[in-house]
Amino acid sequence: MGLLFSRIQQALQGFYGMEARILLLGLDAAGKTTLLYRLKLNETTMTIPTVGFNVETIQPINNVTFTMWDVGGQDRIRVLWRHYHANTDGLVFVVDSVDSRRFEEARLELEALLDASLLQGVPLVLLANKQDLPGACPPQQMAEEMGLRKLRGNPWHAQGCCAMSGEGIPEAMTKLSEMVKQYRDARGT
Ligand code: G3D
Ligand code: MG
Repeated sequence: MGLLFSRIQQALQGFYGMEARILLLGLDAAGKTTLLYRLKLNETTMTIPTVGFNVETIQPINNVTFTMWDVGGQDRIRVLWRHYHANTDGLVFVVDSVDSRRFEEARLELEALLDASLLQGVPLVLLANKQDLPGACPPQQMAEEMGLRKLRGNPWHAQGCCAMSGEGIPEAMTKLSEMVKQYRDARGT
């Protein structure tokens, strides 16, 4: 864990000098909270209770914020998301790679998110979590299940990981920082 933690910290340095707002989303139980703890050890996350959904935010390095909530459920809450979609530089979508009964639900939620005009062009990292469990769907197949190959307009990358141990997280953060940098350079920000 110590070694992985320092590799995660090192990977996060890829964001150095950037001001970046990352959304970390996925269905409940996908592993988002576990992942947040891997990104920032020994620190409680800040929970902002909002009407109908809880938003957690961490700042693992200066000027970089990860904002997280559970997607799915009540449609009326979706309008509240818009506020958070604005000025997003990167999207991390976490899926439980073992829970195939919910792949469809996750895909529909991701589709709805990407249809939101405010997320047009925003780079996406799909985190195929729980790769430590038997029967976990591999990341490339998860990308297929989530319909990413048909995706137009959002650059994406699929990464397998185990949020519990931290495996795969350094690779995901390195890739995310590269994609965010490209996106920002292209926009001239
Ligand atoms: P969420 O914040 O997306 O709702 P959580 O998800 O981080 O609360 O995780 C949901 C459950 O999945 C937790 O188990 C957590 O320990 C487990 N989990 C998260 N990541 C992994 C992983 O990489 N591998 C395995 N095997 N389990 C993982 P509990 O039992 O606490 O509900
Ligand atoms: Mg959670």
